[in-house]
Amino acid sequence: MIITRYQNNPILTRNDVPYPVATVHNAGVVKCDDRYIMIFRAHKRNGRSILGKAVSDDGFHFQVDKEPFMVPATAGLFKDYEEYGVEDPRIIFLDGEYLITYSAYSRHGVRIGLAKTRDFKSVKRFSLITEADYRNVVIFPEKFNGLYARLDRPHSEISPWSIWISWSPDLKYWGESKIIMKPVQYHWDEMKIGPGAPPIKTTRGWLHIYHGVFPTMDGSVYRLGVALHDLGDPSKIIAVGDEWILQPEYDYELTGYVHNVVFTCGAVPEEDGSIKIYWGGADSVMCVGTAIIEDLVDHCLNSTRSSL
Ligand code: BMA
Repeated sequence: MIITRYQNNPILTRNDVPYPVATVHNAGVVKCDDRYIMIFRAHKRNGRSILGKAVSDDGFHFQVDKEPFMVPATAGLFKDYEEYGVEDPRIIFLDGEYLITYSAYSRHGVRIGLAKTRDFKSVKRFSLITEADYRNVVIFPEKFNGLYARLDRPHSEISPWSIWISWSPDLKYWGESKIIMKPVQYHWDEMKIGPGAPPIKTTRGWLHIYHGVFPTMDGSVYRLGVALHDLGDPSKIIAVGDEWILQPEYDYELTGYVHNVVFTCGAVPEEDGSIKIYWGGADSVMCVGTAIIEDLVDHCLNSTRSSL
């Protein structure tokens, strides 16, 4: 297997959370001052989600803060668009601050919020950066010719949900959008694909771990795959691995709040060339596994398929 599951998965469950939640999953994770910061999604018992925070020294053992990190806004513009909850955070470090993109749910649909923090002690909402209906937005942790770049996943009624790219001069106004990667029919990701962990810079390109969904008679199966984007122009996809790199296999991925799901929002590259990949199992618990970054790049290049 290209990903080695941590032997003591799951690493975080609702039993580790000191306030009432029904699930712990789909967390963004980054390193901050040599500690791992995890911002996870948790369903409350009414089915709406909030974001919690957990901290670790080794990336495997996490301690959850006493209070939630972000709950739906109670005032201003954000209040109207977060009424049904905040979900699936992705975190990057850029220009001296951490940027968190998250799904904001409301009666008007789902859109993406962008919040900023320097220390994970306080967090400030910056802007709602899409209209409805978008999920799974990841921002690249570097600028390209002065522009920020992000991978988007807009919803469509006439095309399987796909990965797009958009650009911004200021993180607020986004445009020049273009589709760059589509599901492949009768493939493990044929139903829809979406950005997963924020892209990781390697010598051979930006490595993007994404999710792909396959429909079955027993519901959808969520798996993870990898794609490689050009270092100077991430709208160019160099290669997409033809086969998935992780699928639901263990009981904590096969059964839970939603069965047959592995879903990633974060991965942490290490100095020794390994990577810790974090994923939600069955929308219920948090798991981690390790891989060698170069193996994932080889996986993209050795059996590639078309991206569009
Ligand atoms: C997607 C999102 C994810 C979730 C996945 C599996 O549509 O809602 O947050 O992990 O479904 O239920």
